[in-house]
Amino acid sequence: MFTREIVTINEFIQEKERDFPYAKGDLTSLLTDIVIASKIVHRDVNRAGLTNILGDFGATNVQGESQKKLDVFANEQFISALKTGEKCCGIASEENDNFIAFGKKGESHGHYVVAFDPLDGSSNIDVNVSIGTIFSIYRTVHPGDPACLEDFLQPGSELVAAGYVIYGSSTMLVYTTGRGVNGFTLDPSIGEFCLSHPNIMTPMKGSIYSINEGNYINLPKGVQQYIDYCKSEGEGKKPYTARYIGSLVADFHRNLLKGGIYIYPGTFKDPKGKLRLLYECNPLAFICEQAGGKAIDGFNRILDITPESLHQRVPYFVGSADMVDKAAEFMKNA
Ligand code: P6P
Repeated sequence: MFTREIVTINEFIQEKERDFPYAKGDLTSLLTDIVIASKIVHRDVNRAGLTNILGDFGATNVQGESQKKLDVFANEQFISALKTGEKCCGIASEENDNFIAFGKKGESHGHYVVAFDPLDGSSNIDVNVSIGTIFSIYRTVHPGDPACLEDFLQPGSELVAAGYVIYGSSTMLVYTTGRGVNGFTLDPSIGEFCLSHPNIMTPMKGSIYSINEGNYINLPKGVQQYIDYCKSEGEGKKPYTARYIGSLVADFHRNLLKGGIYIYPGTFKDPKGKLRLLYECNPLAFICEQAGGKAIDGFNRILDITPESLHQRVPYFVGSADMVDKAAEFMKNA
C-alpha cells in the first residue's frame, strides 16, 4: 500500500487495478487518458476570462444549444485523448450528433467505449460558476470489433466505470469502478490529482433540495407535492434548504457530500425533462448508488433503463436514498 501521505490518482488507479484479477491494464490506461484531458480542460477553464475562449462559438450543438468556445475545446480534448490512448474504440459525446468509431476495420480495437458530456453547465462559464465534465465507460458488446451503436445503448447497470470532474473553487475528479467512490483534488503546484475524499458515502437523509422552482406550475403534481413537503414543517420536520446552482455537477457534488436531492423532472412542455440518460444521468446514478444513494426517473431505477437513442432524455431524481424514496412516494400517489 501507500507509504507517503500524498496518493496521486494514477497511483490509486494502478493500485485498484489489482482488485480486478483479469485486468490487463486497459481500463487503467483509459482512466489515465481521461485524467490527462481533465487537466488540460482545467487549465483553460481556469483562465477562460483571460483568453478569447469565452463567448459563443457561434455553432449550436445537437441539442440546439449555442456552443461556447470552451465546450468545443473540452470536447476536442477528450476525443483526442481517448483516440490517442487506443484503449477506447469509440466515443459518444453530448456535443456530437452521432458516435465516433476510432480505427479502421480489421485493425485491433480497444474493448471499451466512453460516453461523456465534456462541459456540463457551460452556460455558467461566462459568470464564473462551477461547471463539470461527466464520463462513463462501457465494455464493447463485440470485443475487438469497431465501436457500434449497440455499445452505447447498454443500460447503465452495464457501466464499468463512471466519474465527473468539477471545475470549481478547486478542481476535483470523482469516480467509481463499481467498488466505491473516491475523490481527488488537483494540486496545481504539482499538476496531480491527489486522493482527498476516500470512500465517499452520501448521507441516507438530507435536507437540501435542488430543483428549478421557476418551473413549478409546469411540473407534475407529484413533484409539486414533494416541493411543498420540502418547505413544510411539523412532526419533527423542519423546512429543507433550497440550493440550485443551475450546474448539475456542482449541485450533484454538494448533495453527494452533504446529503440532498436533485430533481429535473419532466414538464408538460418537455415530458422527458432536460437531462440526457447517457451523458449525465447514468454516470451520476452509478456514482450515487455506489455511494449509497438512489437515482430514478420518478418511478424506475435509472440504471435499469435501456437507452433507445444516444440523446434520449429522462426525468431525473438523484441523491440521498430516503429523499428519493419520499419523492417517489409522492409521484406514485399523485
Ligand atoms: P435549467 C445545464 O444546462 C444543465 O444541463 C444542468 O447542468 C443544470 O442542472 C440544468 O441544465 C439547469 O437547467 O432549466 O434549470 O436552467
